[in-house]
Amino acid sequence: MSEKVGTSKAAAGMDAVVHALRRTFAEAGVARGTRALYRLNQEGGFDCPGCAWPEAGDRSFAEFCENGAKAVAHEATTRRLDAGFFSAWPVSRLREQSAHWLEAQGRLTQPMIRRAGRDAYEPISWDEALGHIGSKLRSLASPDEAVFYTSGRTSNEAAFLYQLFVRELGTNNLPDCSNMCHESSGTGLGETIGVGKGTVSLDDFAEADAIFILGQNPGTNHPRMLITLQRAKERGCRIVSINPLRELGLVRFSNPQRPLELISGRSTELSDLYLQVRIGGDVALLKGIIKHVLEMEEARPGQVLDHAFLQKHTSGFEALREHVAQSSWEDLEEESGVGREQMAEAAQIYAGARSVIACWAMGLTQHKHGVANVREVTNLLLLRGNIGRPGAGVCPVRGHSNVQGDRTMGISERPTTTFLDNLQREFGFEPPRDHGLDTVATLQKMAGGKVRVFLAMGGNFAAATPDSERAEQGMASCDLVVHVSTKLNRSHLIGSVESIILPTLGRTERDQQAGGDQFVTVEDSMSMVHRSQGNLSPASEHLRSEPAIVAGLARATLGRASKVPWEDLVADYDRIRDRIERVIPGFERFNERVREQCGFRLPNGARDRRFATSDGLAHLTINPLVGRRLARDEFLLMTIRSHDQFNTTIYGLDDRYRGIKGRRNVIFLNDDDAADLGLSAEDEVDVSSRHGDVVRTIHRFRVVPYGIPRRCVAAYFPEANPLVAIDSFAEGSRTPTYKSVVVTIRRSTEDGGRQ
Ligand SMILES: Nc1nc2c(c(=O)[nH]1)N[C@H]1C(S)=C(S)[C@@H](COP(=O)(O)OP(=O)(O)OC[C@H]3O[C@@H](n4cnc5c(=O)[nH]c(N)nc54)[C@H](O)[C@@H]3O)O[C@H]1N2
Ligand SMILES: Nc1nc2c(c(=O)[nH]1)N[C@H]1C(S)=C(S)[C@@H](COP(=O)(O)OP(=O)(O)OC[C@H]3O[C@@H](n4cnc5c(=O)[nH]c(N)nc54)[C@H](O)[C@@H]3O)O[C@H]1N2
Ligand SMILES: [Mo]
Repeated sequence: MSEKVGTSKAAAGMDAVVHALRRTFAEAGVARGTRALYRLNQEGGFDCPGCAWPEAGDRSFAEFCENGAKAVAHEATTRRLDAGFFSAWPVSRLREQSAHWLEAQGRLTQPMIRRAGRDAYEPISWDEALGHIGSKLRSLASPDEAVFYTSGRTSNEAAFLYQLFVRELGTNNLPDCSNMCHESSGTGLGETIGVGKGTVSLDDFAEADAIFILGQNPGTNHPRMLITLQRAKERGCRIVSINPLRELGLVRFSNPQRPLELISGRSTELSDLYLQVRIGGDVALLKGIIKHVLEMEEARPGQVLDHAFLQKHTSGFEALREHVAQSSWEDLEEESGVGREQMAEAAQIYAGARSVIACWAMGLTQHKHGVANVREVTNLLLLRGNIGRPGAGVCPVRGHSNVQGDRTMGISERPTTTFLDNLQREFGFEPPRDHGLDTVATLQKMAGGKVRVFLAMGGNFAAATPDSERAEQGMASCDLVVHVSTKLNRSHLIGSVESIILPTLGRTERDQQAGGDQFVTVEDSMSMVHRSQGNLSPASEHLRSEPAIVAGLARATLGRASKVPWEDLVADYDRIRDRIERVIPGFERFNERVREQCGFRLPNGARDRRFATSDGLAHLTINPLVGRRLARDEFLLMTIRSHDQFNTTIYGLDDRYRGIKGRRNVIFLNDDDAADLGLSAEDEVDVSSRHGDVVRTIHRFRVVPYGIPRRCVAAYFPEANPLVAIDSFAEGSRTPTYKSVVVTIRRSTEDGGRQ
């Protein structure tokens, strides 16, 4: 395979600093931009909206990365969308614009309504907008005809109030972006170790002897993680990367926070071993590593496995040993695309390390067998007691900056009985007990025309979900669509449906309520809860905070009969936190502890080897091989992020580390596969997938011959979303299979392939 990783020799470095500052100053101006970056991730400042990687205790003066700076600049922009913009741009014309163009127009500044059947948004007052939504919600035959989506930037305070409103209204229809993201991690870990979150803290990275990184591209999506990895590496920790692509950020890193490194261009080699697994081949690969470890134990009985731990804390070891012994090397090699010698190298590193951490992201979760992937990682770690002691553990690296916190606050279509009981005790209403709709179920119900009102707390539902065409048709079948948003996106422009935009404050902005300046709290990937307080003047005087918008919606919908003192809670967010403390375990002395430096850590039983499973043991599990067979003309497609986007928000058209410039409709194809198809760089192809009886095609994607395993291809999210079928999702977690879509490829014809 050709070694092609773009023009940069190492991730980050001077290039990243230049890109970050250039982008920030261009969007926000020097004064506003500097003011924003100066407070980013600092004590008393605001939490980076870029990702959920934690901040170190010993923070540097610039505790941010290139992509965090882009996220901040994007929000702190000086561009504004006012009523004049919307009268000049009818919805039908906005629909013709790209995602990049839409978001680049700037911040939303006042509530807008597009009345049913009309082609343009017009201004509406807050009172009128909230009143209209309230009366629509009250008129439903059942609250279950409404759906309340959450993206993952929403603060703990806003999320808690939001689920409270929705449950007092009477439904658990609370799908969220987590359904599309780490749901497989939550499910897999919940089954095996009794807690659906990671078990490590940042301190553990300072003690690990080996770190396995699977299905994650931290150089782009969690750049501050590279600093943690560099420190570990410099202590002699070994790093194993498992990914179909050789991602530059996993290969070499130049630390932008070290001036000498910047000037000299020096960099650290990160991965000791890089296994270019086939897409979907992780269960086979991990099983191969486990098979080696078990053979090592047979050769040196009692010296490789942690027998005391296995005996005392786990079940399922004998069954796993038998199952692995029966798996043939041929099958494991064939499915993973990795040779058994390389698996042996990984096994040596694993067994030679006292403490091992495994990190992963979407490359493991967004497959039909996403839950099995996570369970197999847990198997590997459990064999040597690598859970529940310093320097070791599982680390699903979360995406959105507060996606984990939103779940802790009760944003879930399947709340636990204890949570609902606590809510009932605290607020005195009877919350609904039936499970609600997750993201896929929402899409399915919408497709049947059965969702009347769709309300989104952030996000871009129509673009982020599978099968864009069907998703948009589904949204168009609602009577009313409401978005609480900072920027304009595709989901605001659906069909001719009545649509309201409620513009909100972002993380970077000052939040003033009746009781004075407020801060909010968030939870990072490692269960640390801490403060976030913006310092910029709001993009417009008409913006409201998310907690204030929820309170307004609740009052307008539930009226005086509501058991919740909405206005009182929003006047001073300490009062919301007092309520959270009384409902959710782990938040004792919330207001006091969150004011301490760095905040506090939520309890995690598995970290202390208390496994909250049915029998109190951690479970080793049997995960069969996937056994997928591709027909001769089929390929397996993964949809991934470029270096210049945040999910559906497109900052620019380059993907610097992969050598792509100025375009996003590209398809990465193995060099030999390209040659077999008679295709070379610059050729254009149409890519198709089958959804039951329907074939969906994306047109005119440029071929990029690349170092990717054979029969594996990659394209960008969200351009390739039309190819993902709504009914194709992970077993157990119902996460869409964004990273394993069977496709066929053919050269585009002169008329663009649209016969
Ligand atoms: N700048 C920036 N930061 C972000 C985001 C962003 O869009 N931009 N998004 C945020 C969000 S919501 C999330 S969830 C995270 C996402 O962070 P990531 O999960 O790192 O993002 P993806 O681009 O989806 O890439 C997943 C990686 O998985 C690999 N992969 C795909 N299939 C397989 C497989 O079968 N096996 C293995 N081993 N690897 C595979 C791909 O090659 C790619 O390197 O990032 C968060 N941070
Ligand atoms: N093909 C494919 N599809 C995927 C994925 C994939 O890897 N491949 N990944 C999936 C994953 S992991 C995720 S998490 C989802 C993401 O799905 P979403 O979270 O729904 O999408 P985003 O693109 O993050 O949402 C962007 C919008 O959020 C709004 N916004 C930004 N900041 C704020 C804020 O502070 N408050 C409010 N109220 N609104 C704000 C802006 O209006 C912006 O347009 O996409 C999923 N879809
Ligand atoms: Mo995500």
